[in-house]
Amino acid sequence: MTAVHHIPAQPADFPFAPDSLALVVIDMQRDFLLPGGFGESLGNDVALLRAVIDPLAALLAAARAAGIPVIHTREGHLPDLSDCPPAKLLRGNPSHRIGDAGRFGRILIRGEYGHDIIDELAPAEGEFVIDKPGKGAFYATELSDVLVRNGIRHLLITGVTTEVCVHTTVREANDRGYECLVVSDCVGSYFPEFQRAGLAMIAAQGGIFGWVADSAAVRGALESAFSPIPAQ
Ligand code: TIU
Repeated sequence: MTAVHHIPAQPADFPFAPDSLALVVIDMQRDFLLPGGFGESLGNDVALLRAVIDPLAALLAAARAAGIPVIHTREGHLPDLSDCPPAKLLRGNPSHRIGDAGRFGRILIRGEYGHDIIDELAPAEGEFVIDKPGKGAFYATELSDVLVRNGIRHLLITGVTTEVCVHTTVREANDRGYECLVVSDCVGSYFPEFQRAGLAMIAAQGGIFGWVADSAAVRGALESAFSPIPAQ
């Protein structure tokens, strides 16, 4: 039987088996993180999300060194928008709507430059990239199959934004029986108050749908669980 390891976390230590752990990186796309993309078209200051990049790059490197599976997601739609519900397309008053021409190609459209992941966190060969039309990573995607096929039960969740795609994905995962630890400095929001409240909601009520820890705690646990970390 695989030994159980722990990450110091809120509201309590996060138990995991090394062979069932994966790192999930949600929607670290140019459309959300660069000026001129979808995030800014919604009226947001994208600079607030960029604080996530350095700690997440370090965690990604640690996950790769430990050899745990890495799963990236990208929010976006088919060029004909047939997978974009009218409610999502027409809601609000953005300067550019999904599918409009933007600085990095058509906004939030698969295959466009802006839809892809930022250079700093580009997926490595063999890592999973899940394209999702919704906010949650399970809805209308192959994520469940990837997790089952690879025996993954424990998820380290990172990416953007904390209160939208991260929360939706954690709630979806929790309902399906996955144990989720959200890495506090590797998730970001355009709204500091949502960042605080979003993280607090996860760990409140005894960890109502997950655990929260910072990346230093996670990296420390990876180093001891996977020691000696194989040379790259
Ligand atoms: N607008 C916002 O906060 N988020 C999104 O639209 N998508 C994700 O969170 N990825």
